[in-house]
Amino acid sequence: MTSESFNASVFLTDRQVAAGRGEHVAITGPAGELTYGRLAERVAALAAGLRGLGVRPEERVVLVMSDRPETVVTILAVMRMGAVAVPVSTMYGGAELGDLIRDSRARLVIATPEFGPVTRAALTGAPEVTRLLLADPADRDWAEIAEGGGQADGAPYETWRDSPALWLYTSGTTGAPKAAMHRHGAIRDVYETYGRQVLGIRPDDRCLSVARLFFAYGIGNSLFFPLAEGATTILDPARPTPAGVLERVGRERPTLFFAGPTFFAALLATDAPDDAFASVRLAVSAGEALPAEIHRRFTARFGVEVIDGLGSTEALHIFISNRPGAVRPGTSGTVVPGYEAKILDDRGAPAGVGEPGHLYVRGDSVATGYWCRTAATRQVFQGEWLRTGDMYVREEDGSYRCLGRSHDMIKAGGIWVSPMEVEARLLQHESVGECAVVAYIDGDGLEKPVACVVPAAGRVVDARELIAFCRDGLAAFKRPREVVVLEELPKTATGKIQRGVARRLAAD
Ligand code: 3SK
Repeated sequence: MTSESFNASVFLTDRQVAAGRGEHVAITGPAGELTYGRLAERVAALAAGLRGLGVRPEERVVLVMSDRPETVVTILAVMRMGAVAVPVSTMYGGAELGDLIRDSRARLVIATPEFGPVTRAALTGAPEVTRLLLADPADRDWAEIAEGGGQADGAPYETWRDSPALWLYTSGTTGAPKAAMHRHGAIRDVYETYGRQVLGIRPDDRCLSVARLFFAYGIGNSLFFPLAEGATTILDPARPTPAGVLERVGRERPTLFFAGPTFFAALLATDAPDDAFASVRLAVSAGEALPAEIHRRFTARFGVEVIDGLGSTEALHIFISNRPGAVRPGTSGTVVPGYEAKILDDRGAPAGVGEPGHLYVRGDSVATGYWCRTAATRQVFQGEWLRTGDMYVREEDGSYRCLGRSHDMIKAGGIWVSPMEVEARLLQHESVGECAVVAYIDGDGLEKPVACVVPAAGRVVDARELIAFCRDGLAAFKRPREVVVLEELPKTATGKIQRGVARRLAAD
């Protein structure tokens, strides 16, 4: 028995044309514009070209591509012909990229021109690759393949809901990257759950995402949700900076804006006018929990509602979220329709309301596992349940509050301390721009919370005053015992705090 016949690429393109939206703009931005009609034609032509090159269904095709129309066309063409799209981070260096390409066992790699040199260098570490294509309209090879390579057959391969469509590499905050394997059906699932029922996305929406297409967060925001709805996605190949994004917002007038807490904080540090986000009907924060203070400042200054949510690469997108019109700052909100969540204590028993524990989620969009990582798959994908690796507490009103990653919790004096709770307090102090609370092992081998603090612009941090401020607003055992002042916090390329590095800095 096979599952329902379904091809995500057809769902995102041909279906819109059949619904009469062929003339509607699907993609816009500085790298070009495509209507749904033209997008569907280009996807079918490239699918034919890839077939002509000998790409086989279920074979992986690695994509090292910036956010531009060619990238969307390529992802959809790969899925259309039944192969598996593997968009990878454009922030990797040659050796890491080579490891990842080798791990995927792809034979074909496609890169946008600016990543040609790094990708070519990476191929020394990936000997199974037989071809590197540069997705450059000026490149003769690409132009020929993109037009079908003389092949007539751009018809979709008959995939099922359960057929593999997309791999997304994730390292969590530690460990070598592993590929979460996603099905065609999962793409429709995230649209119907989060896209429709939380965002309430509409055909007149214009989506702008700071997270790039190679992230689960970005590919949902910039590809799955807008195209499934017949809306417009705004793509910018440039690396997002606050100034660049503000300019893009001013020019393109998005209605839905997606970023992470670090970026919202960076926008607050600019002198952008208070009406800079006037076109935005809803902003979304994910990637890390949004501190209530940043949330409050952003909404107060720009007048835009921000909904914070929790997602993961393994779940493909957001499964716990605040709702427009019902936001509780400092929480991730409630479970998205279509998902179920549970919190278990250290012994595996259900945690009661107000009791911290490990968060699990289940829902149709969850990946089928990690490619060739049996041990990690068994730890994380437990039957129908996905172990998120996050510590959460469910509050009286049903909202979920993040306490941090399970391995980042601090046991001080035998009691668990949530770094996020201490950080939320620190951020209420005017001298604090950014902060990370980490465990420091003292001379007796005991864990103590230490605050790494980046001063707010023009302010000086007084460690004693800050510790006293925390003691005032929190239970005394949660107060940082020391404050380490840093010029910047160590962050991953996606803006997540590298707590392991912060721990080492705090110990020095
Ligand atoms: O990076 C995340 O935490 C995330 C957030 C939303 C959707 C998907 C992901 C991976």
